[in-house]
Amino acid sequence: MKKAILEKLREKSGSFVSGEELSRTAGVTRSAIWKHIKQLKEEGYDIESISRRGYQLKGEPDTLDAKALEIEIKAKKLIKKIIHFDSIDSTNTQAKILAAQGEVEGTVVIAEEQTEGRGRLGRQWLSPKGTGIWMSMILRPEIEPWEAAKITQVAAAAVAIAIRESTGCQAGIKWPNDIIINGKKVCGILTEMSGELNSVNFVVLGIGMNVNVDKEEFPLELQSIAASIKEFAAETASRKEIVVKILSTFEELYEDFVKNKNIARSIDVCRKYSVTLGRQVRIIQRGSAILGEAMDINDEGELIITNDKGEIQKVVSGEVSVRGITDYI
Ligand code: BT5
Repeated sequence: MKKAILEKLREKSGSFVSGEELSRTAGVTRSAIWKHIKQLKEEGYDIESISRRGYQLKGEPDTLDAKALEIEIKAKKLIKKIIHFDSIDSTNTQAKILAAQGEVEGTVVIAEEQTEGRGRLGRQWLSPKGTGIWMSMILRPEIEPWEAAKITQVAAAAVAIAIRESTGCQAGIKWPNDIIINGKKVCGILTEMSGELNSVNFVVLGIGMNVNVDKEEFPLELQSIAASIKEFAAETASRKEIVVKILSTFEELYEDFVKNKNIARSIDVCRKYSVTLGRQVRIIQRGSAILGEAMDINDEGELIITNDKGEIQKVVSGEVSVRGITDYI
């Protein structure tokens, strides 16, 4: 019922819809309409009511519900279905379960909050309610299993572009999977794969982004490294707008990668917005650390460093953490 009213208001956005018309559409009395409108306002819809003219929808809350997203998303070649949860353990875990049950490529799982959000190597990912983008996409690329890490680079490029275009923030990429603004991590990417030795069954691409998370929400140990888009954007950032932009940019770059076998566009973006290249870095891998200078990202998405012995070395993204010599970047 509420949905029918909302759809009518959306259809006539920019003008008033009379109570009579709404009651005809929804098949209920005008006083019932009034009650539903009141509820919608409580949910965050900005609806103006003027007697004798009716109701006008002036603004919608920044929810990520599947219906609202499906209407906005233009990346329809790739994005087939949106599944929205109010609360879930982890969208990556859920997407993996669905993928194993045969869910199609282009299925996106998105949640208002995650109770067990995950980073790489079993780390935790803070995902408070309603203030971030916590989403995962099922992909079934025809690539070699060792190439799956490249999808992280494609996603990093798409996310950096999307943040820049929808918020004006100067998003940078900390190789391999962090998106940084002003030296702080606003987004992390987690790519997981299921496959055989020489074939990919599916890939789940997880993106976690702090959009409107309050500073105080970050636990003490994260306060110096994490931040939200809202701290840097001139205007209130809309989660919906950012999601739509990420998905459309990702579709383009991903198609280029899997169909045209061309990852150069994504890697160029990763190089251009890199906050890692040209810096002294510490590569931490299985307990040991290598020091060196980050020189380049090659077309395989690997980081090329000159280590402290002066040798050129390739670093594969999988299980490494990259840190600055004294701090996070
Ligand atoms: C990542 O791991 O950066 C990947 C994060 C991926 C999260 C998404 S959300 C949707 C999907 N579903 C999931 O369950 N996960 C994905 P890593 O590079 O390992 O970084 C993890 C580290 O980032 C933690 O150890 C913390 O130090 C820090 N961290 C945790 N929560 C954070 C947050 N909200 N913002 C910034 N940093 C955070």
